Amino acid sequence: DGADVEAHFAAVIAADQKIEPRDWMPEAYRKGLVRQIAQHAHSEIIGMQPEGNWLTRAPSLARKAILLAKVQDEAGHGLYLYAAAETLGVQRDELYRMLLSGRQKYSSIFNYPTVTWADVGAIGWLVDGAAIVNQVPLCRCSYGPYARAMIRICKEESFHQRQGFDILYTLARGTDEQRAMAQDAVDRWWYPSLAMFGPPDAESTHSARSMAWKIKRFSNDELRQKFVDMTVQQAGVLGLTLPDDALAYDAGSGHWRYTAPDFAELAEVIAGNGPCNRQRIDHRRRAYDDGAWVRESAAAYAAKRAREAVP
Ligand code: FAQ
Repeated sequence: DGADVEAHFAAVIAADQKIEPRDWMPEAYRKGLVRQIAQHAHSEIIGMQPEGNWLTRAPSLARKAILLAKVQDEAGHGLYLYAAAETLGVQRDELYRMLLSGRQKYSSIFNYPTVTWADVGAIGWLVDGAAIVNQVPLCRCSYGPYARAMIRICKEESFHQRQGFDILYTLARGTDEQRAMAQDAVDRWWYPSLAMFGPPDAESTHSARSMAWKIKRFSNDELRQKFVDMTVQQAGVLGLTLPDDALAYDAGSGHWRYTAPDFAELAEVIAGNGPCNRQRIDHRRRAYDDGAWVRESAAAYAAKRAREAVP
């Protein structure tokens, strides 16, 4: 009965085991997961655009092949995540339409432009680096299908982060212009990458509940700090600087002190007023409209096959 299934849900969460699609779950748990997983899926496919912008202009055939593989991986991540969301009783098409109408979000980071080749390096190093810090704990998320999708995604993100690091490493050891281009890209992507982790803990509306349900394992600020600590060291290896004069190691806490990103800017970008919001959604809408004939043909074919199957 009702009390039994609620107790089962609470026991599974307490024991660090997985909730599966067949299990009873509180409606707010289901809705919260649909919100987060859909937003995550949308981010993966919108995230193909800034880098896709450089596919035809990559500086060598090898760089082009690597970037092509990376952008295709993002489409795959979107597919695993939409499939995970569908186990919660929603349809992919419904989620897609909510993205296009602005009722569901995607990550703020993909509303910034990629103006040079070095931006592809900075996205791989910083944006995929931030994505890994955020997503590794999601492999232990309490909802089974989401946790399992994240395992493969994280493996691919590690490759993405390396390819970005490798682009910047090469540029940083190139001509003065190449080095300056790498530094300029890092200067522009640093704060937007810090903002990816979301609002500060005190303003994070979903954190408390998501952490109690073990969807999130660390708070936004904890993950942001982890990312800063990791990235400062890697910047040293690259020989590039992070654009923050306040960066200082605090021996007491064992962490790097840093300047927080501009959260008013984050709010503006989330509200639809970032540099490329319009362009990103317009592109997605066009792709959706252009694909209408494929969806209609597939549906007509499925209907025909179903009719033929009737004895
Ligand atoms: N952008 O209460 P919280 C990638 C919204 S990585 C836009 O703290 P929560 C890989 C939030 O939705 C990027 N909106 O929310 C890649 C909520 O609004 P709502 C995708 C943001 O969920 C690399 C409100 O603010 N990764 O794609 C942002 O507890 C390169 C209040 O915030 C994921 O989605 C933001 N940055 O924590 C692909 C990871 N931050 O929904 C291609 C999974 C906050 O009530 C190329 N998601 N908001 O209207 C998460 O871990 C969480 O959802 C957070 C936000 C941490 C993003």
